[in-house]
Amino acid sequence: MSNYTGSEIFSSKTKVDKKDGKLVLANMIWVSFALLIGGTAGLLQTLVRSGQFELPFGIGYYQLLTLHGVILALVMTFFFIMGFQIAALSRTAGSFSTSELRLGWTGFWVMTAGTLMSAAMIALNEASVLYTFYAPLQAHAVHYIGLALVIVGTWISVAGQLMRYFRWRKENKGQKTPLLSYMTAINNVMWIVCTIGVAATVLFQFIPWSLGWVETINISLSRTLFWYFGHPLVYFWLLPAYMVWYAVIPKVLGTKGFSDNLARLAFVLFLFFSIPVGIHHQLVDPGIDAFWKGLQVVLTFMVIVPSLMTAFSMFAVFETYGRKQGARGLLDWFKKLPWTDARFVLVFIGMLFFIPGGLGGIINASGQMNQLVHNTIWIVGHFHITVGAPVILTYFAAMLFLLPHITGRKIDKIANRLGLFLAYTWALGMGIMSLAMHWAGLRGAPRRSTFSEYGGADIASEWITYQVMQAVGGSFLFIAIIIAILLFLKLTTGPKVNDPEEFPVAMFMDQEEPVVKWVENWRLLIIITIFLILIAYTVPVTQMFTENIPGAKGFKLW
Ligand code: HAS
Repeated sequence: MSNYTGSEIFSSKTKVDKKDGKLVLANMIWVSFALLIGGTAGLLQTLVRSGQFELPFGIGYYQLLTLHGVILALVMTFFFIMGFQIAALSRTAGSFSTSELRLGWTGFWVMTAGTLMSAAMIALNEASVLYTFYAPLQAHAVHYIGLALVIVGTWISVAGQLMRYFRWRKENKGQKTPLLSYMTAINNVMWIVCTIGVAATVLFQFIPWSLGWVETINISLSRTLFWYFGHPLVYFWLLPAYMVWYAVIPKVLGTKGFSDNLARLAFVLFLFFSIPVGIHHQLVDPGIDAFWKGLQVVLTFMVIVPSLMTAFSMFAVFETYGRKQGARGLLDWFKKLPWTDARFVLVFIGMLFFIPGGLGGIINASGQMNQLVHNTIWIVGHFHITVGAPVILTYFAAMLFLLPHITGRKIDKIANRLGLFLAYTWALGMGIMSLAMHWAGLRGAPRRSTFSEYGGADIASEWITYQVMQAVGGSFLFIAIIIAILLFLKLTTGPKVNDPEEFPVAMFMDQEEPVVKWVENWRLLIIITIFLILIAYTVPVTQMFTENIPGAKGFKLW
């Protein structure tokens, strides 16, 4: 069992352990499969939504939309995150022990069982409740049990990862933990704290209700528990991408990261502020006092800070690199960036998307402005240029080096070119589609409804241009998905080499500086996290039980 401590962490020769690599590969196979199924469902739902196409077996819009959302937003991302984090830990802390690895595999199989159960219910049209599964939409109990198993599977895998991280700390007392390992620990702790909300609503509300044990459900409470989990979920997707931005991309460029300490601080701020903000998804919900909505809006503005810190760090890295290459004037460094390296281009295009994506988020969070965009297709545009661009493009970039790294291959010219095509086709498709969504949303086009539902041919004709743009963008995205699948096949088949692709890990400009001590004081971090959650949620949740909200008076879960 190797354990990395010093400069070998940054050596291009240090590898993900072979046994750990198999587990990583199993997770990544799920990612590719989910991308294909979820992407196909995405294309089909656009066609069915337009009302111009009918599918056999009565396959409907909500069924496809649920499949698209669950498979891409939950299944694909979760398998990627588990696989990538295991690889990051194995690469920077050292190989997993037998028991840690066993937890990883158990988690993988539990997630697989849960996914198959939920997918079967969606295929049977017994669970067309979308990925947010809001009550009073009701699915078959097996769907909820399946989703619960997916979450439980991540907990088991995360337990193995946290054991690996804490073992490193025990074996290297007083030393700075490898940055990537530290980042996985932050993401995992955030995950455990936030999934308690969704587990509670599924176990105590949705499952009894869907089994017919109780007749009603406390909708306000179920939505609040969902969003207590639903907003940190978006950072659970984002943080692995940030891990690549901070700790991998500088090495790809051949330079140093900006600041190890700043990166750790940004991740701590995500732990603190990503959970007590879920009510910003419920700004127009009845039954939550305006004061508490306002407080969570303020906290939402706090969670923007670590992303601004990340933008600053990345600009610093790019500019420093460009100047080292001889760039002079204000923006000359831009031209010096490695525009032929797909690992960089995929990530950089993702970053560009995140500029309007982040701005859109700030608009969504801005109190009254939310009323203009809420429940319009603007929101769908927003999440396609956040999770659907910066996050997924960075996942692709990570798979580009990770797959050949763990299977003993190299990124050859063809693979690199496929990666570049993937980046450009994705950018084109997502650019057109999300622009149309934002635009139509501002003109009031609702989300989650078919043309016939929102007013028939007359009203629909107002949005027909946007609908066509969405279909065109969606078609480019589908082509990009095919390219991605070809790329993954290319990266995992073909001749092996003696000197496989490296998993790049960067040093930082402040590498020799001591780490700020309190960022690894887990007791303190968890106390502050829980304190903020209690401030943000105690009163609004209590009010849901005690105030005169229809269907929620008294201590009623149902
Ligand atoms: Fe969001 C709704 C607010 C970020 C995902 N969001 C959603 C939903 C999803 C989602 C899935 O306040 C819909 C859920 C549903 O189905 O109903 N969001 C925010 C805010 C942020 C934010 C304030 N969202 C994300 C991220 C997501 C994501 C990240 C996925 C990964 N969002 C909301 C709100 C709603 C919402 C409301 C509810 C709306 C409603 O009414 O329903 C912030 O975290 C954003 C901060 C980001 C920035 C950008 C920093 C830029 C960077 C790139 C730098 C570029 C470089 C390269 C360095 C401030 C880091 C440049 C180089 C050059 C040369 C130019």
